[in-house]
Amino acid sequence: SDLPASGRAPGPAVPLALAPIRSVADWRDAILAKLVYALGRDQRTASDRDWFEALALALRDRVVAHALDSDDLTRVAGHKRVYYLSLEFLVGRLLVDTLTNLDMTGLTRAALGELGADFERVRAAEPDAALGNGGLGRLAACFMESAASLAIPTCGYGIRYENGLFRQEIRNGVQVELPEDWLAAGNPWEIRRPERDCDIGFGGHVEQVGDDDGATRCVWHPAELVRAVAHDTPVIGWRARHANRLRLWSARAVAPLRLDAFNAGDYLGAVADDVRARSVSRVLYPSDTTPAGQELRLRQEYFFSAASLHDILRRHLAEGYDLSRLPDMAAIQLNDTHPAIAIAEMMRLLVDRHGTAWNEAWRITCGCFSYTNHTLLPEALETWPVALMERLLPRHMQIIYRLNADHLEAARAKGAASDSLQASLSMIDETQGRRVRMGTLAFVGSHRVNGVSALHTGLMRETVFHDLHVLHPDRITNVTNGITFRRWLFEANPRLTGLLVDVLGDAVLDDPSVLAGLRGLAGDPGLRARLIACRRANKVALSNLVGEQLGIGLDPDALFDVHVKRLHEYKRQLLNILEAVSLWQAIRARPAAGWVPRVKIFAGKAAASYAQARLIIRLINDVASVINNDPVTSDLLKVVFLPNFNVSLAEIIIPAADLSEQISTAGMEASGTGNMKFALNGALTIGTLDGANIEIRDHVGADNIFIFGLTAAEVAVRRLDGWHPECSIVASPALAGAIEAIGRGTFSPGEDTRFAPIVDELRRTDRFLVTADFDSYAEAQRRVAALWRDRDAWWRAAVLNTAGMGPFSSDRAIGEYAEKIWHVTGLER
Ligand code: CBF
Repeated sequence: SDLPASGRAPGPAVPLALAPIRSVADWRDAILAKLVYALGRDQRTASDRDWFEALALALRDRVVAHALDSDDLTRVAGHKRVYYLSLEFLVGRLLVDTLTNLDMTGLTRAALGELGADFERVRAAEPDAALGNGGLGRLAACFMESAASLAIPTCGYGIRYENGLFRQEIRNGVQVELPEDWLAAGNPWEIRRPERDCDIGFGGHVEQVGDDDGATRCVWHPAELVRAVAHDTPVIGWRARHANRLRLWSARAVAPLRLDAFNAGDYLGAVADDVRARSVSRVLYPSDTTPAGQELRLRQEYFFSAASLHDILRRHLAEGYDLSRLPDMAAIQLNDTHPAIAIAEMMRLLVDRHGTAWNEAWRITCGCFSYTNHTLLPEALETWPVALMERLLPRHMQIIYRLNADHLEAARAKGAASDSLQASLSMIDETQGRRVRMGTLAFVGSHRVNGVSALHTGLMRETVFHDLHVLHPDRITNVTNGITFRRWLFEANPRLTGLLVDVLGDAVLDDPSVLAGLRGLAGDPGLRARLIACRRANKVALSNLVGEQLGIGLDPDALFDVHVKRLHEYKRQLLNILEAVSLWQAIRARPAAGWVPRVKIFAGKAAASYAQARLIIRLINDVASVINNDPVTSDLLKVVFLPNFNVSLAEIIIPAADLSEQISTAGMEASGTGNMKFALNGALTIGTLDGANIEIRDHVGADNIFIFGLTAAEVAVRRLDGWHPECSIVASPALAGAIEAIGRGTFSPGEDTRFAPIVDELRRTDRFLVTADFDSYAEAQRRVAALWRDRDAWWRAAVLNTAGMGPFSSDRAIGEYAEKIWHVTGLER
């Protein structure tokens, strides 16, 4: 991309075109060549990991060729690019994604077979790239795939964490966190790009060098530099239409070894700078419970934002454009507030480094940036202490003060002059010490701000961003999230995909709206029988995994009731396990009452410092060990907690689910994307009217989803009125019985108080309205059981779920971003 913009350089972008793969033998030889010549391994002794690496390298050659070509076309066409800045990319494995999009899965199975390797084992040898926590990071990964599939020139920018999200083990019911060393054996997908490295400053002082346009031009002299080291992973789109790249930065010292210290015998001191610098890209979400942890988080955010902007401006200038044209050529999306500091950095680069006048710099900045908000939870709306910012990023703090003054002045001119309005609009929160509100900075510096579901976007306008919205009524827009069907249907559920292709034709692979054609077939007995067979096979596969990992035998004909996602109180895994306890008690009381056999499956990680969420994991595991060993109920109810939930595990669990639990306190789940993955695969949802559940209901039909509980508006009223959980508990014998059992140590023999923090929270404050929704949830679960007994009706509803999910493709979501926010189209070939 550093070639002159004036035209294509002589010759093709990929001068040494790879020999086309025409046969299994060609492909077998290409893989074998990598095994021998790139890895130096012997075919006779190669391990599954060796074969994975050889295959990935052979595939990477093909993807890189596409990426170079796509980049060249973009440059020559003078096409606008999208830059997606995200602290998280929850990629998972890339092998099957790449094979699917290149249409090489069958060929590869056969080629590996000829080489004496087993495709499934080779596939399992790839570690998950767990560079994210949950929905936000997985959304970023889906968006990268969809942008490539729609041929929208896009570069994702993030951090190459050495240790991604921790590996979870459950020991005696307790979550134990271990480092996830996904890079231990190297990463064959990535390509090191030393020519793109750059140095990022921290601390130091600011020198004033001139005055322009009322804005002081300055030189920042950082006290410390950290080198940002570039690694590219090519991302290929569906049917290999286009390839983009994900550029991840790792950190190291500019001078990694002090030889004088080393030679003096101070081996630790000699590498101390490097250790400190590397801590920036060492772990995803270092705990921010200490000041050091908070500082590290801010360092991470600035580090990757600054390196990415440096790269964006470099490319723009190298292609021969003037900086004034940046908004025509670059759309920069802030995935949540984590990269919001990029707005101040852009101003610094334009004003201090490139001499752009302040107002023009602001026009350019607002023209480029847009911001997605992913949550309204107050603890997730980042603020940084002013003192920390002044110490770590002194020039940025000056810029923020100036931007804030301009912003408050403009607000005053529009009538928002009262002290309370000015305080609420300010980028500086003065209520708990002085802190910089990153959400406000992101809002003010962006031309568009979007929420991720219709409900969430409405709540943004009404609550957290209300005053900013009044000031800029056209800025907030909605783009409901989506998921890539390539991974979450074609790859995760090949059985269902094969069936859909048989019934709807190949078009369903390219156009998600074709799924709607299933509606007319919802009552078809032939289709139903085939769907039941698919689901059963998926359930057998999951049961085998549960058997291997936990030694628990599951009945694949039982109803698989699945709750998998991050552990958070608002997601209300507690509501589910309380209902499981109460169901167990009811079965014990009347074992012959014709119960529907049910397996409750949980998985998810709790943040290491989140004590209550960790305790909920313990409760689920302790309840499981009692219930699973009860001979009275064991054929009717099982509870399973699968450790170490990640993308690959989700790909096995989701296609095996009959029921999808989406039961957050209404108003608290911005969108959810797990809800979409389950419904697409034909699971029925039990859920609150929260996030995208509402839109899912509208598309699959209210009769085909089990809605319960308070609405967001009702939750808000309860909270305003003062909320007394004791009343709900007294009114519900089932709930009271379940809480009682937990409180008296039924699931923690010899330690009655183990779950006291949970019981106390439920009885005293119940911030997430678990008790308020319990009866309604239990009643919805009875509706679930009733429908399950009516097999025809259940499978009709399942078909209608898959049929209604076309609009939840991330291709649709990316199309909306492209049109409404980025003003960019796909590249024509
Ligand atoms: O928008 C993607 C997802 O982001 C979250 O996971 C987040 O981290 N804020 C939200 O909690 C989800 O509701 C949302 O789907």
